[in-house]
Amino acid sequence: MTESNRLLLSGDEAVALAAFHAGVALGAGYPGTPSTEILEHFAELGGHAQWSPNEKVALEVAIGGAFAGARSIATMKHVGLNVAADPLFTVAYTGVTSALVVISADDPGLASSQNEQDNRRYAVAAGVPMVEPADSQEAYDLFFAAVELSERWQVPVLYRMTTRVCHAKTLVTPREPVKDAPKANYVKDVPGRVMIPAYARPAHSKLRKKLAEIAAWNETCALNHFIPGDRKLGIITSGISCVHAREAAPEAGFLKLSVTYPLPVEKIRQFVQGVDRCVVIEEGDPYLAESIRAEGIKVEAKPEMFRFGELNVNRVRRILANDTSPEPQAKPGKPPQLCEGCSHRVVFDTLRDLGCIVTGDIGCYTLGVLAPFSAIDTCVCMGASLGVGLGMRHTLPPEQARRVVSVIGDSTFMHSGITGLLEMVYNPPPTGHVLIILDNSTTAMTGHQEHPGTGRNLLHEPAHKVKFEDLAKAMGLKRVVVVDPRPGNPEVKKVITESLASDELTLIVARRPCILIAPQIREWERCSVACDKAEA
Ligand SMILES: Cc1ncc(C[n+]2csc(CCOP(=O)(O)OP(=O)(O)O)c2C)c(N)n1
Ligand code: SF4
Repeated sequence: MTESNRLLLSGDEAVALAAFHAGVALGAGYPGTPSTEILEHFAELGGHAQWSPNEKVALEVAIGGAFAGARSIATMKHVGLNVAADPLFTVAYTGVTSALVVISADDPGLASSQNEQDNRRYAVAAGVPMVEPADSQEAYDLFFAAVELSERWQVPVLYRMTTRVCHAKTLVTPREPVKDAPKANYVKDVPGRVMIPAYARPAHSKLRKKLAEIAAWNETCALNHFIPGDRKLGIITSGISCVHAREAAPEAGFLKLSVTYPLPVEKIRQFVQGVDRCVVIEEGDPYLAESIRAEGIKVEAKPEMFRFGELNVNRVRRILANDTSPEPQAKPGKPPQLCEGCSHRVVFDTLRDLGCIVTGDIGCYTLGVLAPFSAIDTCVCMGASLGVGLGMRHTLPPEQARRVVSVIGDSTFMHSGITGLLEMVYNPPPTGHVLIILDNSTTAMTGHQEHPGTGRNLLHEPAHKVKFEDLAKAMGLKRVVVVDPRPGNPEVKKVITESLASDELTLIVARRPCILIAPQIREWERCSVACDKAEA
């Protein structure tokens, strides 16, 4: 490759390019910062990419592809893997025919998430090998390694990225696209694919044998390498932490790990024996330090205070100096706000004025918690607004219960609100309940992605549109009201007030497109009408 082949790419773009070059036939995912751009970029390159209603479905779709013999990826943010954990744990047992790479983008420091869970723990818990890139070139190169690993041992691979790796742009030299990616072809393998206990027991033993073989392979695998330095200080690290650590301590010797589960224990032992002091530098949980210490190898872990938030060069210097003095506090920035003219504002103004107890959910509308609305009382995870609201309705005294309202966005409802609605019609509280779907015809928070309720697919082309009203009525809900939350519309207050006074179950669909995407939606709709006419 020549200089001119070099591309300036984010880690998300690099992994998308690698997937395209590696002959990935199917990409499924659900949007979530910092992972969203992977699938969008894969689609722009011409890859077959689709948004699923949620991460569990996305992973299942990708599993189907990999069972069928086609290289497949599932993309999601870290909390998405909680939703997809059920299939993940069992596909580790079944194994795959062609590569299945599960890309999980973690968010240490909670730039845009409700928690900072460290998904490296999932690799251990599910028993799937894990690969961790440190920059865009590695995001590109290691993807091919993940595909090889997955196909050699016929196991799914967890490709663990983090915010800085996903979003920072660095140079990438791509390779020639593969020409011999496996072609999908169904081969029946009932004991290998049907996890009834009789087949799952041997499948579990088989998985453990594969992991032992991968651990042995990892001892000599070139993807984990030594960077020579002064023997006074050795650093074991992986991912973005390596970039910070090399800048903070250029004189040190390094063991940089790329395949971080199962760990190359003997390689680590050999490295530690060759240095006077060995410190593990890692973001998030002390996953590496705990795993290494569990093998009886003496390493220093970072002090607990560095478990929170992202690392940077300065923080790594502090870890190496064992400096636990209080860190300078960043000046609080301007709090985020709903856009001027956002239709969510009208609903939250009303809920506040009516003194409602609001169980909220995740999306732009979570900002209804802040002043001037101060209208959200709870927010746990995607879809939780319904269950939490129902639990309150069941237990609070009637005068309080009648004030409880669940509020959920349209994309979030498709993701994990539908089962909450089933719960509502199946176990109705004595005072009824009020559910408001804020239907702005997009997944606004993550950058305006489509979902099954918009009537458009990932490429914004026409697709089947699921109507919330029809779905709710089909589930047995009798009281379904649609209202336009435009500023000044008195109907919003009237509808919510009437619904609260009734002991019936009510769905209110507050429908108005997000103002930032409305012109674009009109354009997509105009194009699709024009296409229909041209085809007629
Ligand atoms: C399990 C999980 N997956 C993905 C996300 C990222 N995410 C947060 S809110 C959201 C959807 C927001 O869309 P919508 O409900 O339509 O509300 P809007 O932002 O449009 O107001 C997504 C995808 C998440 N927080 N949790
Ligand atoms: S992006 Fe759309 S939904 Fe989000 S705050 Fe702005 S107007 Fe509201």
